[in-house]
Amino acid sequence: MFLAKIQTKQGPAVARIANQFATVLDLSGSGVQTLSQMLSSDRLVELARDLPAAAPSIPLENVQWLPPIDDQEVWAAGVTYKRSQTARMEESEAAASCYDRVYTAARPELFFKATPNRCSGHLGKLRIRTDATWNVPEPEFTLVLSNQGKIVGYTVGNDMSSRDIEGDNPLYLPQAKVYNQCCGIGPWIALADSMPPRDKIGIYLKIVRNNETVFSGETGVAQMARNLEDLVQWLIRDNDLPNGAFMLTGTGVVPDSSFTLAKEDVVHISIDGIGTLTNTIVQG
Ligand code: DO4
Ligand code: MG
Repeated sequence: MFLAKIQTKQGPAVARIANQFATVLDLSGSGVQTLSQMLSSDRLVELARDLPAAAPSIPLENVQWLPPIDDQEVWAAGVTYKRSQTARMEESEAAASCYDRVYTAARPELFFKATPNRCSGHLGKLRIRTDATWNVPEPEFTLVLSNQGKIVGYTVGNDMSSRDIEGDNPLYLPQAKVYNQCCGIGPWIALADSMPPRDKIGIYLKIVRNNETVFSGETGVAQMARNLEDLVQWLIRDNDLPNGAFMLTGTGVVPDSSFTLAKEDVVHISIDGIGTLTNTIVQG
């Protein structure tokens, strides 16, 4: 089962993907106004399946996608894959030992990534900061958490990062990570019933420039050095999530140091069991 947030003439609406991804059903006629209303249900999969759709279905190609988020905070974990640890150690001599230690420490690196207004959905724009010269997308398996910290769904996340700013000084991390249009999420939320076993979930990144692929890479959730439930336990320690949260779980794909994103690049991130999130890059 897959839940989306879409723009309709009447405003944002919650929708269910139907007919093997051919159409989308607007659920607002069933009294469901927000995703948060559904995500806090104890019987989410049944609720999503049984809700009748009053409005006619919309062909997938006509849908205007919104990021599938209401008022949740967006958090992220870092240095959860070996590739991220080595890339960060190359990027910053000064902080190399921090990245080295955090990879194996009991306490993970967790940081605040975005508010909903900084997030873009499928086919929306993502931004390179005007003061950054070395930028990458980070393809991340993303957890959707209820207000009790329960994992209730999964989506695709793009943790846009300014590597020159982060590499200059680790204290600049919030500026390298948090700015307008810094976070992609979508295209929709996959509920647990649709997901393959975790060790079979591949994560794929493709960057297209002038119709040519300039980077492609892949990893899998099985390569992650952390356990997902453990990451969530650290996040909710002394930290209430009254509206639930999204949690990006770190990148295992980092292009070589010579690569930087350019404006008009098109970034495709696919995750098995969920789908593909596509965004065009803007700057300025
Ligand atoms: O500390 C740097 C950020 C790490 C990160 O975003 C990642 O590993 O995905
Ligand atoms: Mg990241």
